[in-house]
Amino acid sequence: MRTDQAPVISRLQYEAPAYAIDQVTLEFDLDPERTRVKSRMQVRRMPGAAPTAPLLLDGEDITLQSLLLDGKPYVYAQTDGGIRLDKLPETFALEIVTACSPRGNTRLSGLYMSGDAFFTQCEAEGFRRITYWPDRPDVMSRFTVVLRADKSIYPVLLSNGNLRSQRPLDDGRLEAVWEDPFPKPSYLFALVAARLVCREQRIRSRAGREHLLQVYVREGDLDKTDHAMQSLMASVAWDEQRFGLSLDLDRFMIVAVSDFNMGAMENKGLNIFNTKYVLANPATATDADYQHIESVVGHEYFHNWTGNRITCRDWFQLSLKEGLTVFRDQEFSQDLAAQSGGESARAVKRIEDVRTLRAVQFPEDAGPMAHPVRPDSYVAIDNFYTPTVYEKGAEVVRMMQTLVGRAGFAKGMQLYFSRHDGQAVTCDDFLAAMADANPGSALDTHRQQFGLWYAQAGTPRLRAQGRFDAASRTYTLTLTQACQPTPGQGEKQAQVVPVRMGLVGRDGAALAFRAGDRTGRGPEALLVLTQPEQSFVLHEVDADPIPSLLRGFSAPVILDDGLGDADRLILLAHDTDPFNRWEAAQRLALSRLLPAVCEGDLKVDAAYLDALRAVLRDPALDPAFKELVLTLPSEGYIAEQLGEIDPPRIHQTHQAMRLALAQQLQADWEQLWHTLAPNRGYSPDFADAGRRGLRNLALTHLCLLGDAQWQGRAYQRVKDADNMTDRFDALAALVGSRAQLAEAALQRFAAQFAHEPLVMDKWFALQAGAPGAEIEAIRALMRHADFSLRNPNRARSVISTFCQGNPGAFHRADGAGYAFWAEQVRALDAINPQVAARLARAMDRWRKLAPPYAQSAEPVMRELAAHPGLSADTREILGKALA
Ligand code: 0A1
Ligand code: ZN
Repeated sequence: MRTDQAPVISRLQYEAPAYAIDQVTLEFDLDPERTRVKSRMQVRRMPGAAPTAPLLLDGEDITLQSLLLDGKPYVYAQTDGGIRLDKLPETFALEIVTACSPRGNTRLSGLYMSGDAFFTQCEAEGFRRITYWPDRPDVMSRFTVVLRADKSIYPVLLSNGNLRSQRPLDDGRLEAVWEDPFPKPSYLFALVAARLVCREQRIRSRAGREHLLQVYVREGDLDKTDHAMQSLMASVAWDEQRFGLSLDLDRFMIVAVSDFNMGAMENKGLNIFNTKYVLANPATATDADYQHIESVVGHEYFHNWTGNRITCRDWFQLSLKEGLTVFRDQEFSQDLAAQSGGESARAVKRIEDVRTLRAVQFPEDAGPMAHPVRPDSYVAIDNFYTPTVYEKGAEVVRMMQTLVGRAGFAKGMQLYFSRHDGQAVTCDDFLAAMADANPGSALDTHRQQFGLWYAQAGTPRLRAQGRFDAASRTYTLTLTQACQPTPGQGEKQAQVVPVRMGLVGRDGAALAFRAGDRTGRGPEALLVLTQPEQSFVLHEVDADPIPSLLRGFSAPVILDDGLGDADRLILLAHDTDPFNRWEAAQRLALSRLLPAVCEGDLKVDAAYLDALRAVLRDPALDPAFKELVLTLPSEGYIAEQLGEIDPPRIHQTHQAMRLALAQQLQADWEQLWHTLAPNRGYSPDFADAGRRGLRNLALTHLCLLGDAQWQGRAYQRVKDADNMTDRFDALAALVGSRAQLAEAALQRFAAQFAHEPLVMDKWFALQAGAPGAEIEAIRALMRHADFSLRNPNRARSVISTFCQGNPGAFHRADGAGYAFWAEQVRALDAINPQVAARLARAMDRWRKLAPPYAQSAEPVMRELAAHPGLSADTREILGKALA
């Protein structure tokens, strides 16, 4: 159990393990109240370790029953978080018997129960809640696992690797023996004992090997497994094709569980998933759900190489596997989208990813939890599964690909695997492989400086200034970079910033230019900024251009491009880079929203409206792209642009702008509704989803007008839509416009889907995120018979949605939102610290709040932080927020 004085762990304290455990056999006698675990390990002192070195074993919330060394009882010492063995021989067999209580494990870390079934979650430090073990990722062992459990309740017994044998025992139990041929760290261990059914698929890899793919779910959910299986098959094929990485196991299993702290987990050969990222059919899942399932299935599968075959030396290196694997899943989804929707589908996916980065990672990097992609210290590692480690980490990998090219990146991956397969390594090792595989590249030349992306927190700000000289036909672009201090890092050094760019003429045509002596003349260049200030001279420029900078968002920075409205309108209409077209629209929206938030006077001018109209009417543009252009920057993103945040005011301005777009573009919205009528049948593919998305955006705007006819249409769709996307979007349009019919529609929806927990999560979240939601309404949702604080999905659907996803309603002058938040953090913390600590982050940005919000938040936060029973996880978050 962690205590108040949980220590700070520092990256520079790393010491290699003194002992290796080459082989372990784990025997489980599974019982909900008291599970017995016998662990038999083959231990060997590492070459170079001192003969006096102790063996440190972690253990948490388990009871030690016996410990034998080479068959004899051995004396051990208790430590803070486990036991220590001294005076050890060079090699020995260690047998430890422990007991734990899966039923009482509400943290969902270690061995726990979901309903009447057993599951495990061991990343990052859950294995120590199962048995005593050096619970660190650089100790890799071969696991054999014996499972025994009552056959009538747990007919399916699964663990990592290959099933060696299975037999009924005389006492009514079933015994299964699993063997994983690959050495792995303890965080990748998993077991499942449950009553489940599975969808199976046999595949043959490119290399000719046969594999069995399985997706396990509860009875009754089998009709929701097709998309996960399709996504898994696509993942296997993609990794072979793009990176030459094949599945290395005969069998690959996915198991869905409804009580899960995170999205999914890449345990070797036995991925365990939150049901949210497995189950889908057209009646219960939206297009967005289908998309998430594809990317999460891909993500976990890709970890098999980037994470499992090569893992992290220590948890500070988490982004080694996470940043790289997010990059891989993003590329996978882009490639799949492009297969069905062409190149513009790739751009749509990129824009969505950048939107997420800006919505969640930029605020983190500007707040009290700002940390480098490779953090320097932590109290609870679970708090560092962050957008910085994941999403910014992926951007760092993407920049490497931008600097060395796609083929160069593939070469770097090959070198990485040939050097490190089977090892536990660092972010530096990955960067070194990429740079070594691409000698002479900008990444190689600036490798040391590029490493700052792992070491420095904060989002760099770029400022651009251009000067055209007609006489010499040159355009001189001066770029400066700076980064604000972040906690613990006062001074920042200049980083390597790849800036992909082009030039656009005032007539909208792309202008060719030459970026350097060794490059040819063309429409695009990659500039590599390495200094605090640097000028780039572009030659053979025929006219005064508008620079289109940071195309495709080539670096995770904030760019002040210095452009005015007129330039942006040209970029929105003509830029050949779809990302920057979208970006121009976002900036045009912001330049109208921000003054309105500050001065209260919203002006939605004709030039802006005409530009949006032109996008909506352009037959060459994808509906999905149009939807993105017509979607305003989020309230959170607007808040980040302001020195002081008044969330209700931002919300009102945002709503006013949406209403203005609804009114001013009414004819276009109506036209879209009629012309985008659905194709027959439902497919979640890019084209169909894009049409639905834009059509439903039209309906949302039309409902905002308060027109009974359109609200009636939306109600009708809640009744008779043939898929969840259309049904739910219509329901959301009613709730979002505070339509009179909303209540009846909500009731109808709940009656229809009462037995579909994932659909009910949406229903709860829609109400918790509704404009003007009162705290009493949130409490009423929590009194609903189907609400439970113990189920993370359900708790998040109500509490996190309100506190983190509904700023206009959560931040109240009377501070009642904050009191509610504190109450829920405390209640959750007693059950599940990981989930509580995430909710605690709702107040990360409290210091930026305008009066009276910050003033009413502070005492509530201080009182919560002083609560003596708080977990180390939650304490760490609050401590940083209040520091
Ligand atoms: N490695 C997983 C994320 C994960 C982390 C911790 C968990 O339990 C607390 C569960 C999953 C991934 O990146 O998908
Ligand atoms: Zn991951």
